[in-house]
Amino acid sequence: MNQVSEQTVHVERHGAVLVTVIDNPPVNALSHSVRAGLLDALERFEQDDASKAMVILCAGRTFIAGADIREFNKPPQEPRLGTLIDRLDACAKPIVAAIHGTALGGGLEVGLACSYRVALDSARFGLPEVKLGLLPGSGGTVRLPRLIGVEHALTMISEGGQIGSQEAREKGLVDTVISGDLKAEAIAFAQTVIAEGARVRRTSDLPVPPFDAGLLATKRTELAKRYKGRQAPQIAVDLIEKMASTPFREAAQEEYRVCRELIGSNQSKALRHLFAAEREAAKIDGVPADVKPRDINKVAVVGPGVMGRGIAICLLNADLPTTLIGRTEESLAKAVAAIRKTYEGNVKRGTLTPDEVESRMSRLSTTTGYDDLRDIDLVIEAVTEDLEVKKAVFAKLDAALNERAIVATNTSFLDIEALADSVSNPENVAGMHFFNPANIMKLLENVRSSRTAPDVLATITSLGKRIGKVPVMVGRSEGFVANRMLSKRSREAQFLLEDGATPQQVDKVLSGFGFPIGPFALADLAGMDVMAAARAARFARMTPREQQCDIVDKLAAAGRLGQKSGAGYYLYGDDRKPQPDPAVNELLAQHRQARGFSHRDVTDQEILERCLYAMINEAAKILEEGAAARPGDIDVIWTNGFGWPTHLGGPMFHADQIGLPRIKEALDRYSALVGEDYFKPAGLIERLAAEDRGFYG
Ligand code: 3H9
Repeated sequence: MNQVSEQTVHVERHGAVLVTVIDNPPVNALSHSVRAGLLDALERFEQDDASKAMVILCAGRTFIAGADIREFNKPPQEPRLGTLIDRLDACAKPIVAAIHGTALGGGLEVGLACSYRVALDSARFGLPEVKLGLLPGSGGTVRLPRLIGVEHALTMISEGGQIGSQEAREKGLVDTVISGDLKAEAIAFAQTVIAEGARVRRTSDLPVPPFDAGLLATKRTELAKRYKGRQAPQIAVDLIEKMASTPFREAAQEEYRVCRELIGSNQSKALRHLFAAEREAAKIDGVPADVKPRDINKVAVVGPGVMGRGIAICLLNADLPTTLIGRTEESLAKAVAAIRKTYEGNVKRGTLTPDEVESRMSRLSTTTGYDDLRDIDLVIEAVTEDLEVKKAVFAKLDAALNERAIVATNTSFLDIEALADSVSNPENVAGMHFFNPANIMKLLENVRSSRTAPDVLATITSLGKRIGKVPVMVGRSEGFVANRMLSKRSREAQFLLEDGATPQQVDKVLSGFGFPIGPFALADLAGMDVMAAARAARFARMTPREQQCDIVDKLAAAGRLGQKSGAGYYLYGDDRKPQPDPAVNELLAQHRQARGFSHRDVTDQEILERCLYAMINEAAKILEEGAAARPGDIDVIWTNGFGWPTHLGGPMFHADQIGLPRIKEALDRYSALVGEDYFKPAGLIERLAAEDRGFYG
């Protein structure tokens, strides 16, 4: 064995097999040094007559995870990935890609340009570029369809999902799946290839397999529905269509041209921003990266209601033994039945097997007492949103738990300092704010108090990731970040009705912007009784205009509870599609008259600006108060919590795209029109706009 170089790429000779090792932590991205090192290794291989086959493998946790995203903002530097891949493809001797972890994007493209691919059974494969608003730019769209067929390739490229080794083997992407020592097995595989004549296989030589002509049109419709407003998925279909009727080289050049164009697009910039912001959000402000999370082996959830059940499902899904604590056996039995029903739904949809359901249910236990909680590491309290009720639960937990146990509250607006006061170890108290349905929604707002211990903050962040959530740490603030901003949008939506807009006009503008659902259709889904109760809870803290804007109460009193009663802001038939209802227009006309508002035609632009800018202004106040550590955290919260369109990067990113001077000017305009109470620009916006800067500098 002979070590030749000590850069991010080095080569080792194993008899007639040259092993090229990429070592570029954390994920072996194809940075410039890796591309240059790989090309150098390839040239050595080509010139070395004693080497008959080459193996490419990676050190660390994964095979190449793609092009280096951090280099996208700079001009391409030779050797470009395409240059390297062309050279791998043209090599006259066989190359074997030995894959573990995830072979993604440019990483999979490197693999596709090799003659053979062997992979660990745990490896995963994907072309996730579309998730960054991009498409493969180094042969992915021209090689993958030739290897696994147009239909499978189109799905992988246009949706960006991953497949495992077994599936990759079945589809023809991988030659051999390995369960032992990848390096040794890959070398043995290469030796067999040499023994059998060192045959070179080029994917670029394969014909495009025939496919059903209707496939592309069906896919376009499906993608338009699923990725509303996103350009890359549609362009993926265009590229595949063109690829099928174009010679290989020409199609590859077109792919690169499209990829470069997309790198410069606003959608890709927004999605790349979110990729980085999500990773940044996992780094807790003020907590050093080396703070170790506490071990979490056993957990409990207090409150077997809708939220408690959803939270328990998240914990059970992560294989955590979970105790559900309730006041009565009946409420617990109901919760257990509901959890089982959710799992049975998963079985029907094919996302879980019956055995997996039994294994998860076997980890669930219930109790009505607090006697047996000494070995619990973390409890999530999800009882009624009432400070006194929660304090009583905290006192009981305090007596029952060991002194290292973390107590997290799922409150959506109560003061966690007050809850921390009610226990003897306030440093163990934090918030873990889940969103309904808790087992589905990705966002987890973790809340710190002034006294929460750093290792508790690290623990709830790592637990959030372990249960598949996107955790973001927020500070003390009524409604935290997501709901606090939402309440401003909801307020404006209501005020707009008073001014003359209709529910369908407001919903159309906001879903046209890219939200999955408009605020009024959403209210009908949540239920007007729930909306009225939330209003009652906040009533004392509302302005006089908000208090008198009681459209929700009027609808609830008229029995228009939303979808569940067949009528709310809209009428609903069996198909549950919202239909405008003249009775609502009549109710709104009467409300305006009673409140002294005269109807005016509200423009779509006004609707959009008032709804969005009210949120952005509130977000600026949240940043000023330090309740969110970074603008990126707010973008992550809104894209994962309330469906802010990801290709617009989140409210803070979008605000910067518009320009804060323009937003400030609009806020001043709406201050005059609606009132200073609602639109006075936040100090941060005033300052940044005056300096012509954005939230991101
Ligand atoms: C592409 O390939 C285009 C080509 O077709 C054509 C070009 C012409 N680059 O997610 P994690 C960093 S487009 C640079 O927390 P995990 C990440 O920022 C690319 N850095 O870990 C983080 O840094 P930090 C197609 C990257 O284990 C650290 O690695 N590929 C890249 O949960 C750990 O990341 C993709 O889109 C990158 N490509 O997940 C793959 N990837 O510690 C994107 C990650 O400083 N990556 N980093 O915060 C992923 O999906 C996940 O990171 C991965 C690991 C599954 C790999």
